[in-house]
Amino acid sequence: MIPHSLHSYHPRPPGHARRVRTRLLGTMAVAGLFGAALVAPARAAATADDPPEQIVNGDFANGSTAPWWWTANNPASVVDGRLCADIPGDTANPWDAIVGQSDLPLIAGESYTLSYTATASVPVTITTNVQMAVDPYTTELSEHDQLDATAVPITHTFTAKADNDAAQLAFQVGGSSKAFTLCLDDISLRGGATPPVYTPDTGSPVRVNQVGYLPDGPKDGTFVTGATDPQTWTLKNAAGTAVATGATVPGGTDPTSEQNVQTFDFSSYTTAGDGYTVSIGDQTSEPFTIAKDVYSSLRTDSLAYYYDQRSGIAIDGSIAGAAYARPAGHLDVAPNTGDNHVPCQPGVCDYTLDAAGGWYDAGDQGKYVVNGGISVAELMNTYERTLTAGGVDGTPLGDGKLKVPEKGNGVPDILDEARWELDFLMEMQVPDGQPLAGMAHHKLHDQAWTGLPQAPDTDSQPRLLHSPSTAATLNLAAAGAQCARLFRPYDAAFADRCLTASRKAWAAAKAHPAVYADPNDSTGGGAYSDSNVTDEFYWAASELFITTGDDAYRQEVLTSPLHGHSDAVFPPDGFSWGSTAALGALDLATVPNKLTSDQLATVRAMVTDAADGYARDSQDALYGLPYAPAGNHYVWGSNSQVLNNAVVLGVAGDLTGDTTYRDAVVHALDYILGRNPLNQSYVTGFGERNSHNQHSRIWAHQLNADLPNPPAGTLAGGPDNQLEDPKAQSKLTGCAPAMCYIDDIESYSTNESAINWNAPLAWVASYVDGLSSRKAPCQVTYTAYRWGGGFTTMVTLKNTGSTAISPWQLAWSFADNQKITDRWQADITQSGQNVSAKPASWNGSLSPGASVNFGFNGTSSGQVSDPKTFTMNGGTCTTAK
Ligand code: 9MR
Ligand code: 9MR
Repeated sequence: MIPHSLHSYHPRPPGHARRVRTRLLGTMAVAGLFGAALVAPARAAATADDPPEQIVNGDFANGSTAPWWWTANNPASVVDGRLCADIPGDTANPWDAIVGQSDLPLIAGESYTLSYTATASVPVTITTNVQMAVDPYTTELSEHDQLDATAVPITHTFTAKADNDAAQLAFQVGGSSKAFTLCLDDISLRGGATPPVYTPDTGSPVRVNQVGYLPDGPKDGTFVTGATDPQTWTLKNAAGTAVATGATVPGGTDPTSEQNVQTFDFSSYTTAGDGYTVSIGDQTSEPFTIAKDVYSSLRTDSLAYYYDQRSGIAIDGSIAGAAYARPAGHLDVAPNTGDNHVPCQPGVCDYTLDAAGGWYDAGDQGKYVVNGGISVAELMNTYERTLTAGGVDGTPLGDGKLKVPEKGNGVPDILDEARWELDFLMEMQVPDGQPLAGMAHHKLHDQAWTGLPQAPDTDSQPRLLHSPSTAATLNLAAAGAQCARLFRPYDAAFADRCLTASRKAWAAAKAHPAVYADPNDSTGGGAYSDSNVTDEFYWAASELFITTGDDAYRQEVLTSPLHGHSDAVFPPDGFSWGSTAALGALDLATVPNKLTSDQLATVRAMVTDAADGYARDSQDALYGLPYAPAGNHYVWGSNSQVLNNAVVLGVAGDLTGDTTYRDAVVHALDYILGRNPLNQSYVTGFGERNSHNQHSRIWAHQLNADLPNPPAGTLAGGPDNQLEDPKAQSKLTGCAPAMCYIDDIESYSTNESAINWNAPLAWVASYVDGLSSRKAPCQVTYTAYRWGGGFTTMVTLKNTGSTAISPWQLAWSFADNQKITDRWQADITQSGQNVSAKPASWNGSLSPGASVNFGFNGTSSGQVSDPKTFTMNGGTCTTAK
């Protein structure tokens, strides 16, 4: 499916954009559906004298159902501003069908007023309880309310007998002989103490990338202020000396933070150093570095996360750092029930699989083929880009460079890490001779949710395989095909194994094209359900075609309903585990393959069209991020959406050399590393104000001081304004979209880490870390003839590579006050000291060995020098004398 896109290719009926999750409520499994819109507190009509409201979202005004829940037999949704549920007619007891809300704080001796309106399509009597949420379910209020088609306000008062910080309101609506539709509205429980208002500490209003900036890259920041006229910003070095100054640009109200902001740009300052700050008035930013290698450790550490997430192997403290050493998790060593012989859920299969290894998904220790696939693919893409993008140095990902135990085996370390997961994905394939042979099991995880903390080797929960799914099968097909081509030079037998598994998976998916994971199957592990696999078919067909060249796969790509539709392949708010077509398109656009040049042009246009949209979003955003979800609907894992959009931008930069794309990638990273409404660096260990309490059962320092915080390089999920966990609901109600985040271990919907989120971080870190060293296949001859007050310059750009460059774009900065006045044979634009030259209409393609000449006149005063560095399409050219 394409869950994050409101402009998605598949139109969705209103109210259908919902993901389903099951939680345990006492002994009863209930399904909670979380809606698409903002959660609003039901406090609108309160006057200052009203006792405090304890119900969250009692008026359903924004279409959201959170945090209401209901039993699985009576699905509910918001209809015309009310919460409506279809109640079955065949249940015995009132409690066999419930709509409720949890986590209501009650104080003994305080009086409370419950009020609501309701209709029932047939006359019924319901039981309305405020009660303990767990056995013995002692009630504080228990009333029988008669409902019919007319909505009449119902009010009850009671005095709480006991303190309870998490009571529940339960409308028990079962026991009716006839099925009916129940609709609820204006639900209020007033009384008790006012919940404390959580105000995040956002530190300095001067927001920067707290890690730093590249000397030759864009350098932008955001200032939160009441002022609407330009202010003076001052860049200071570590000694406190002002080294550059300028005026801020008023931006108005930023819709993501609902604050007035201004922006500032100090790109023209290029001197490397540590400890820089930006001051505006008496406010000063967090310190940052300007250096070519400012992102080198981010690249390494974001990848080290995967070693730390490995299952089935002891984590070696000499590699991971002493605090992160731990015994192997989930092998057949008691109390683990092992991942070496994993049985199926009852009725699903009668074999066991050896599915040891792989990465733990996130803060939980489940292992999911859907999600494993995109994660390992993005790691492989990080590597594959160094083979295909030209001028990109793959050494930092090579053998001996990363934190993996397989150092020195002659294989690039990033592939060693990928292999740990690829082996697991293949282990999840249904064996020959079994029903659904060749498909992949959707997932394997604990039978019930474990608590926090939970060391993997001490988990005693039974581990179970869940049914195969088409989506999982296609993840295996796609990742397996990519594996085959990348491992071929290093281990042909492994490459063959990957390709065999991939082809077999593809065939099984074609034979079973619509086997979907149960959206309610989320006890003990996440559901990762996906009922539209058009995108997974596109991805898998693309990878198989690239690797094998088989025409059958080409036809699958070309006849996919997604092909050619940029918005469908690249959802405006980002591709994701449930929307994977982009992975296929990005590889088709960049990895050499047998598409005809017209077919390739179609694919590349999809990439650049999408990137143009993301670049516009970045330029429009006052915090610079290339993520503009419809209605500012920040999703669970929004940081990964920001970064996946940055991946698309980076690929577009590689394809075209247009530095607009590069700048938007850098701006995405700026947002992740601190230039944002919370002044938060979302990566552990990076930046002064970094996230370090992510939801994790292993690195649960916040719950047990003997345990470490997450390792450096761990990305937090980021703002999610649906408030999908109790911590978020209790602390963040009313938050502005990009501020719906809390660095608390309990907030899994805003502050978990996950393998599919660190992967685009690693891709982007690798991209930006490589920018300074990137070479382009070109030579520039720059000859300036000067006279008093002016100059004429001739430039020759030569293609020194072995493939055509089309189109080319050459960029440089004047060191002095040169100003171009007229130009010929190229489209030359100057902005400040930065100059960009693009082809005239006739000289856009440079074949190998060919040169293009162009020139310009300009004015200058005093002593001026020639520019020394020229970049073409994102890489540095050599300069001829
Ligand atoms: O820890 C779980 C986290 O990894 C998942 O992302 C999240 C949603 O599936 O669920 C977390 O587990 C919670 C469960 O859903 C409800 N009971 C409390 C669990 C631990 O916080
Ligand atoms: O990343 C997933 C997000 O898109 C869903 O909205 C959310 C709820 O279903 O689940 C997220 O995935 C979690 C998975 O279900 C369990 N492991 C942790 C994952 C990250 O929170």
